[in-house]
Amino acid sequence: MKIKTAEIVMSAAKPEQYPQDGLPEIAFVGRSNVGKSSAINTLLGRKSLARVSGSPGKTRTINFYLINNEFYLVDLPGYGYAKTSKAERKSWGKMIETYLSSRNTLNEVVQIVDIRHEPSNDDVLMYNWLKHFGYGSVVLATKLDKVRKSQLQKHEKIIRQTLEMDKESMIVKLSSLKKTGKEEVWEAILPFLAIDK
Ligand SMILES: Nc1nc2c(ncn2[C@@H]2O[C@H](COP(=O)(O)OP(=O)(O)O)[C@@H](O)[C@H]2O)c(=O)[nH]1
Ligand SMILES: [Mg+2]
Repeated sequence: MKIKTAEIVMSAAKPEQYPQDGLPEIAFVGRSNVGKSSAINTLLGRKSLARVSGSPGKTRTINFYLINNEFYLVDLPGYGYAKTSKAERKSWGKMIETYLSSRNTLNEVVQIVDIRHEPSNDDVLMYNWLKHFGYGSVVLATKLDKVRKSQLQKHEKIIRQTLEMDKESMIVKLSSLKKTGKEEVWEAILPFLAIDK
């Protein structure tokens, strides 16, 4: 995938702030600290377009990255951060639900999980939500560099089973540290954008 331009055009806290140009988009969601911002940077070949934070639970907005003036990649606020207050959790839920249920140009939502771990209860809840709204055909397992090759199949199986993924849904693997798996991720998500490489 050739990235000619990549820029953040909006950090939206409410629907009125979402871009209104009708371009298609793909969103990424996952537990806070799972490697979501890193994955976006890796896919775009940019060092720090999406902020990689040392302190988790920080992103409180929906961030829209415009790519090649053709489509958006969207960074959704992470969940599952232990120190998040009840009120914050509630506003997070409302924000995500509003976005998932009302965004006409949203073509796919990719769930990001850590390849090392069994998906958490929050991951399962999130993934069920995605399925309910007709998304979740692609799950991205990141931190690939942390698992030995001989163990990969086992880890993938646990992810597939815990999330109760459909047969047609796929797991793609990425290492943002080593930059491996990037093209496979693009291959998996580009069909949802209906544009050519
Ligand atoms: N080893 C390794 N570390 C990663 C990878 N992706 C992210 N990280 C690290 O995980 C931490 C959280 O990453 P970040 O992208 O900010 O997560 P986010 O909260 O989901 O956006 C950072 O310390 C990253 O450097 C990866 O593929 N491999
Ligand atoms: Mg982030």
